[in-house]
Parts: sequence; structure tokens; C-alpha cells
Amino acid sequence: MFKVPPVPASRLPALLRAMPKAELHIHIEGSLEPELIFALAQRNGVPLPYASVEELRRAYAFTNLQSFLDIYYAGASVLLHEQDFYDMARAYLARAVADHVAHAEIFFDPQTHTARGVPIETVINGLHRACEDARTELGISATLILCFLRHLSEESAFETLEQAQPLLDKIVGVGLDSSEVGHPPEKFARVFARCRELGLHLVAHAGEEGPPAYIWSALDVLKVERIDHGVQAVHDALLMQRLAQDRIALTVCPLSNQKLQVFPNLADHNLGKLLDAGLAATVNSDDPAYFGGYINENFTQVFAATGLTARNAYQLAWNSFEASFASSADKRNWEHQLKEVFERCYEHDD
Ligand code: ES4
Ligand code: ZN
Repeated sequence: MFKVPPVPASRLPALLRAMPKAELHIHIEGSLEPELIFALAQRNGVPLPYASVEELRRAYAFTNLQSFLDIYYAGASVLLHEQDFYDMARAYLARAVADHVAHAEIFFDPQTHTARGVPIETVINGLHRACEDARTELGISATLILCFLRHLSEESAFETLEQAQPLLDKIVGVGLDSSEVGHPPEKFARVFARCRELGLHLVAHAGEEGPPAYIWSALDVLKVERIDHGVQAVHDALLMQRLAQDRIALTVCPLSNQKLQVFPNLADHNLGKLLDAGLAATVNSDDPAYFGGYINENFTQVFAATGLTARNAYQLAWNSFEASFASSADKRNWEHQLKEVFERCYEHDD
């Protein structure tokens, strides 16, 4: 990494927006904007319990993870056909390009759709085609991570893996999401062991609302390579050491944490603490349509609220490439582009 000179506070937001970055924690169903929900509902003849886009947006008044998830799963009910999944992913990818996202690893929840009778191949083929087209038409690299819903059974997760088996060349890994407390990682030990044998990358949500013990078991039982959220790690000094030593990336989502009352005041967010402790933290949007912003909004708001620096910005973007499941050649290329954007920023010094 190169030594980052200071940047005037007034120039930092523009640099945060312009720097190339990877997004490693984005639920594609959480990128469904109310306008697209309404358009798809109309296209598919799915009735919605809201009269207008505005009424739906007003319903986004959640106070914790569960109250959010209830609305989020209801929104996904308009997705029926391969083209719907394609359109959703295409809209996200176009928005990500505008935020200078060079690479995205996109979560999707097949069980939310198969439970409604939508075949898993409809979901995966639609999302995958959008990723392929975006590579050639928008110049963004994008891959897919299949997430198991942890409030459902181990048996349901195994069934989902079996359904996905013929399509595994279209995903890079698996994750674990949905209601955390009461559903510890251990519940999915055998499913993750099988996914590991299949050569898939492994990640899991842990330590969003749940305790540090869930981060330990995600690492030691599930053997994940990254922790999604992980902000509760600060309550366990030994865990902080472990995460730093093994360079386990945390995919932190500041605006999600604020909206779901993990840190009701963004100024109290612990992103700076995680970086100061030498952890490989990254910044991500989680469910941008629901939490008030895409990745650049997460960067600019958390930097403004907590007083992070240009050096932190460089570290976060570099971490995002380094922690991705992309090839070494792609990582070096993006990291080089990152350095160039920062160097160019100093050339314009008055
Ligand atoms: C999620 Cl914020 C969050 N946490 C856990 N699971 C999720 N699925 C979508 N967003
Ligand atoms: Zn998440």
C-alpha cells in the first residue's frame, strides 16, 4: 500500500465517490426500489397491500432486523419470472457503476423465491445473465453468492443446495443471512461442510445483532472466509486479535446499522475502531433500497459522522478488493487503479 497524504476535508467526499471499490455485501432483493416493486407487481398481476409508491416507502419504518425482514420478504413477492430477476440485478449494477463499483459479489436468497413456487433456475439464470451482460455492457465485474436463510431448517438449506447443484458454475460461494439471534452458525455446520467440499467460497452474517460467540463459530465451525457485519467483535478482545491476525474481512454496512438501531447514531459507529485495530473492514450498502443509500452514500455519511480520513478511505477500498473472491490479476489491476485515483487527487493540489 502507498502512504496516503492528508486530503482537505472539503475534498474527501468527492474522493470517496470517485475511488474504485468492490461491494461485497449487497442483498439483491434489498436493492428493489419501491418504483420497481410497483412496476413488477403490475407486470405480473401481483396484488400489493400498498396503494402507492409513497405509501410503500412510508412503511419502511423498521426498528430492528426482524421488523425490516418482514417488509423485505413482502417486497420480494413481486419477483416471478427470469426477466424480473434480470431487471432487478441490472438496475442494481447500473447504480453500482455510477458509484464506481468495479466489482460486486451479490447475495441472493433462493428460499424466499422457491417457497413461493419460483424454480431456483429462474432465479439464478436471471441474476447470472444480468451479471454477464453488465460485464460487457457496463464494464463492471459481478458474481453471485447464494445465501441460506438461517431462520429455516438445516434440511431446507440442504434441499436448496441440491436444487442449486446443476447451477453451481454460476455462483462463487454461499452465505448465511436473515434473523440472526436464536439461529447460531452451528445450525448449518453440515451444510457449510458440504459446500466447502464442493469448492465454494464461504461467508456468513455474524455479529450484526448477535454476540461475538456467533463470529467465533462462523470462523471455527463454518470455516467462513469473511464475516458479514461483525461489528459486535469489539466486545471481545481475543476475537479482535484473531480477526486481525488472520486478515478476516468484515463487510460493514453503516447505514444498515443505523436504520436497524445497531448504532442509532452514525457518529457512534465503530468502523474507525475496527480499522485502528488492524481489521480488514470494508464498507457496503446491505439493502440500499431500504436503508437510505447505495455504497457511496454509506461512505460519505459514515466518514462525515465519524471523522475518518483519506488514509482510511484508501484502506477500506483496498481491503474490498483484497477480500473479494476475484482473481489475483483482477485484484492487482483494481488496486492499481485505486492508487492512480488517489495520486491524481494530489496533482490538483493548489
Ligand atoms: C439482511 Cl441487514 C440483514 N441482515 C440479515 N439478513 C439480511 N437479509 C437481507 N438483509
Ligand atoms: Zn446483510
